[in-house]
Amino acid sequence: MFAGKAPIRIKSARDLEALRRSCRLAAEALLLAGERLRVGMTTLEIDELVHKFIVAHGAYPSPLHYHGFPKSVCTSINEVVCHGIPSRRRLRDGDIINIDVTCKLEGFHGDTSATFYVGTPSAEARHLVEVTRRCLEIGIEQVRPGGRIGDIGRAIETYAVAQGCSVVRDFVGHGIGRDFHEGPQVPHFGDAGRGPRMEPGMTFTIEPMINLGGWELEILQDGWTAVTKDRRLSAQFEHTVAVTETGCEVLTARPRPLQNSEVFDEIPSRPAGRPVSG
Ligand code: EYL
Ligand code: CO
Repeated sequence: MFAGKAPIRIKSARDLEALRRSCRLAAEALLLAGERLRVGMTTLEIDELVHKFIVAHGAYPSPLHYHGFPKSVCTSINEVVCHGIPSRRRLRDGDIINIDVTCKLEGFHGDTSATFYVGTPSAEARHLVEVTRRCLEIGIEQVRPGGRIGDIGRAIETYAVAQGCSVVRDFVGHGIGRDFHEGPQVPHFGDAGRGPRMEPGMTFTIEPMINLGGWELEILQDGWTAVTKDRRLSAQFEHTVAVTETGCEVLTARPRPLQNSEVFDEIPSRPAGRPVSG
């Protein structure tokens, strides 16, 4: 969002090195949040944990005061699509929660998010979250020099719809670098072969928001929180990526699996500890 006429800035090798460090820190903060997630904790506690981690590493939490946003991370539970504000709301068994972390380190922003299971998920929550995780992987598979930005959204939308889900249209991925939001806009739906051509040094987020019901949204009275109009579940995963000479580098790739998301307890249908990338 807010990337309408923003320029697409091609990054130098030196820019990419700084961006890699910022993205690595964002990835580490997300890993920490996943490890600490517990039934009964508040989303304010998640905000405080991530805020302190980012500041302790010499970085700044990008969402804080961005367009007036009041907290350092977005915490979006169940029917909340994105931009949920950390509050005294306690996590309950069966909730799903997206935690969206962006930090600014050495002048560059790194942005990543994941949806986590709080306790034991319902079958439909598991379906949605695993489809959404796969949507991000499928989008990343389309990133290569010479391809078009529209190839990413086409691939995501085709898979999501085949799985009985819908793709949010009001929020899109975005270029990222010295600014939180640069060009290009990266829709998670649309037509292959359309949009800007991908070239080495372009950096952007892919962050599909996928719904179990319809794609339509409402913004709550607080002016920030986006929820599904039908109040059915929504999930999201996000990585920051760079187009390379040969394909794609996932700048926010994680050095170990995400607890309570990629690996979690009480799931008989998947072998314990089997890592799922994305
Ligand atoms: C601030 C600004 C309306 C974030 C992201 C926090 C929220 C609602 C206006 C994108 C845009 C996080 O993390 C993000 N994307 O992956 N605005 C954001 N805000 C905000
Ligand atoms: Co984000």
